Amino acid sequence: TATSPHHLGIIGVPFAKGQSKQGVELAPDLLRQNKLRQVLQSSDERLIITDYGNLQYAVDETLLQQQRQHYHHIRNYADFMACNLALIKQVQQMLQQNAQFLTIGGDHAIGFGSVAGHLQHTPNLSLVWIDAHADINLHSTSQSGNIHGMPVSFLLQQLRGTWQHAAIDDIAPNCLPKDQLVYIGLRDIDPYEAFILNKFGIRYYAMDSIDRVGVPKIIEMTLDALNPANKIHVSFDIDALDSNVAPSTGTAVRGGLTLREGISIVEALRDTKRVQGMDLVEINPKLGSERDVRTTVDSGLEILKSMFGYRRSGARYYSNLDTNIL
Ligand code: B3U
Ligand code: MN
Ligand code: MN
Repeated sequence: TATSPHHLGIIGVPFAKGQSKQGVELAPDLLRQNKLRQVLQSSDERLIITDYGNLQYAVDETLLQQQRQHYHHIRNYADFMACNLALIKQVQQMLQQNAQFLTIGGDHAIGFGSVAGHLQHTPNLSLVWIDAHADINLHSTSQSGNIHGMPVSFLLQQLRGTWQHAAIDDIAPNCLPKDQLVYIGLRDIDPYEAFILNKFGIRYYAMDSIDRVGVPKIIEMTLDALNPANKIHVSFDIDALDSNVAPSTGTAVRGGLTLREGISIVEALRDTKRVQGMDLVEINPKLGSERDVRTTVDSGLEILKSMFGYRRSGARYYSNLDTNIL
């Protein structure tokens, strides 16, 4: 099917088993209730939005067996795989029908399926992971057993071998080379995650480097690092933002990006015209007060708006401007 550059597909993934707090599965429907569609539509009236609803998945015996034999120490491995297998297919389908897609979590465990699905459609892909955490634990290094702290290790070419019993090469043979990954916003890195990042020379701009050189320079270095011929996937964990603007999330960490910094980064990525997929994850409406939830949802919507067309400068598309007023 022919798709205009304005076709945007949205999938909700109400997956909460990558960590232990209930509530993150409510975020897709909550964003919809808070006028996600209208917010995006008014940020660029040319958008043609298709909402594919919430992803469904079923766990099969093969995955349960994998879990029992090899990954019993990882909480909900079979559910994780089943959900991500469905998401890998869903993302490919959305990209056949749309120029861009948005995946709404759910916890960040779904970053695996969203990026892996994207990679199967578009092998030459770059990934910008905006997060307080590196989410690059292996099953052997995770202290929590929470799989939302591991999705990046399923994606990277250089780490895939550590998941040898997960049969990822059958499901999603295309993976990401380490030089096409950039992290922004990190400030809570586990010891073995730091070891992995340094061992492979993975680019990560933690909050201290943002403090040192500022967001414009971080954006410049990020774009310099990524292959300009590649499409871009942006995986945005709401906990990248400071907990004063995104309090309702499972593992809030203080000292994060301001909303303005988050918007700046997203605007700059959008301006490359290469962003083809985005995730927004880890909004948990069961955490914090009603006001906290409101604040967090509003921040999430601001980030999405900036990605899909809104410009603080006013420089965006209007179809029916009457130029005869002057
Ligand atoms: N690195 C820790 C904590 C964590 C990761 N992602 C979140 N928290 N949101 C872990 O559990 O792997
Ligand atoms: Mn994350
Ligand atoms: Mn995080």
